[in-house]
Amino acid sequence: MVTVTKDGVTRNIPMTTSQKILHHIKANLIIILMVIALAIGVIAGLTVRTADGWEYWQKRKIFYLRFPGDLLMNMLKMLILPLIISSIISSLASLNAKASGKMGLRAVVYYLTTTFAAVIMGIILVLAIEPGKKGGEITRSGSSKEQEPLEALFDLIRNCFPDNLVESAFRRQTTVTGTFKYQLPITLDDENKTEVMGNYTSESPNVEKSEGMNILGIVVFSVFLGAVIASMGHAGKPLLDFFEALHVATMKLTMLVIWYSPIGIIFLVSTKLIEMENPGTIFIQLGYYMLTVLAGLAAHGLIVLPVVYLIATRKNPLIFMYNMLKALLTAWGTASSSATLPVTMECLEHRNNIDIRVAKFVAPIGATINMDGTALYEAVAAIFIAQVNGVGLSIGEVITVSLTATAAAIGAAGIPSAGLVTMTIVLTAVGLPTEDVSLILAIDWFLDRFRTAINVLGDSFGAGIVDHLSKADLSEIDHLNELEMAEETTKAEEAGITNTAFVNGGMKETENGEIGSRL
Ligand code: 7O9
Repeated sequence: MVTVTKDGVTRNIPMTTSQKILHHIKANLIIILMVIALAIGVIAGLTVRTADGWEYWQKRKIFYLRFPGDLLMNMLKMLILPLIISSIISSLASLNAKASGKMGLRAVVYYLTTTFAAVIMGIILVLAIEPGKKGGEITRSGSSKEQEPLEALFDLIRNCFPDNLVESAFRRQTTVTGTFKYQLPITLDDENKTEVMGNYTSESPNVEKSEGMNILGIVVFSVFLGAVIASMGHAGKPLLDFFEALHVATMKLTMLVIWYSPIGIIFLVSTKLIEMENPGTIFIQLGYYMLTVLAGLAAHGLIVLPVVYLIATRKNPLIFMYNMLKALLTAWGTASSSATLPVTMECLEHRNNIDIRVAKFVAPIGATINMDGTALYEAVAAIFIAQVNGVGLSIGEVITVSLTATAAAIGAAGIPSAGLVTMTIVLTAVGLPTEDVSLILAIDWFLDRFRTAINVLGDSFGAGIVDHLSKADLSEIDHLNELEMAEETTKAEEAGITNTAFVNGGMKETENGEIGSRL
């Protein structure tokens, strides 16, 4: 346990046995409570469904019942903005350009390879199981939204550079295509010069603002600001201290929200089960499809990722996963990896003891661009839709699906109403009917929970691996910092100043996230 003594010195004092037991119970109690909450949510939801006359439950009743769940979602999402800004900036500001560049490169290589591996796993399973050739007639309902792939790409890049940082917290730029009609005289007969008016329609794409957080803009800004603060040396120190303290404070708020989360989870899960449509028939029609997606997610999350982690770090992936359980359960309960981010960071920092600079840098970026579960799901869905339509895909088209699914998952956070749009990008790439997204819409909410958990697991293993690979670079920086501080101390002593507050310079977070001075 890290304690700060009266003279401001941080020392490691071992915990007594009773303290250890208490610590253990406290750390695991919340996991137990979350599992119980999930069970209660499922049982309560299904019980209400089987009760007489549940069909007559008005939407309003369900809406009221969701209230405690809405509060949980709000509280988690409320933390996202201060958390990503403070995390990314303070992490990069405390590193030098070389170390952060290396860390970023390692993370991106990991994201690309694991996302692609997930897609391949999905494709192998969907081609082997052929869920689209089984089962009965599936009803199509609803409609889908389409966007030109090139415009989606432009939106993605344009959103990296928001024109107004404050606005990017709640709005982003989207290309919207409007059509307008106009008339032009056309000459029908050259000799007699007969003119008639012809009707034309024209499409005019335009950049508009749409609702939704422009997360890419905020991430890109934070990365650059952090890097610039790092390059400023001493002059940037107050900003580094500010963002470090903001991060610690936000994590303390996260702890409070985590204690509330079991209550929220009960209501989120139960109301979802109450409002779903006739699960019986849908689950039978789409049973093989669901099975394929779940098998792919399980294979990726329980075999591929742990093996990658084991090979990269030589550490036990099961212990790592157990320590992430709180985040995985939150991901399942909320179906949102961004809302889970505060919990993910808490588990990484305090349970898996990932270097705080790595966790702060890698976890928010992973939540934004690394979505293994989503990529796997989109590849399976596209090939399933081809099978339902009796369309055989060539090797080239299967490769196209794998590449677009990887790209779509990486770009998802930058695309408005991403879920559907990214799916239609994959479908258009191989010429499949985009309205068939509606086939799988009915069970999307169900599979979303599982793929979100895999997304969060992928981000977490990524942080673990980058942490392991960056150990040498990080201790080099620690060494440099110590040298610098020793130098300052000598200088201060020479100048006859003995004020420790000055000598200590800045505050530094200890492993426990406590503020303690270094020396
Ligand atoms: C799933 F970094 C953060 F936390 F700030 C952050 C904020 C917002 C990260 C990501 C986002 C974001 O906008 N994410 C996003 C994810 C946007 C649209 C679609 C998706 C895909 O979501 C997954 C899926 O549906 O498969 C899944 N529900 O991981 O949250």
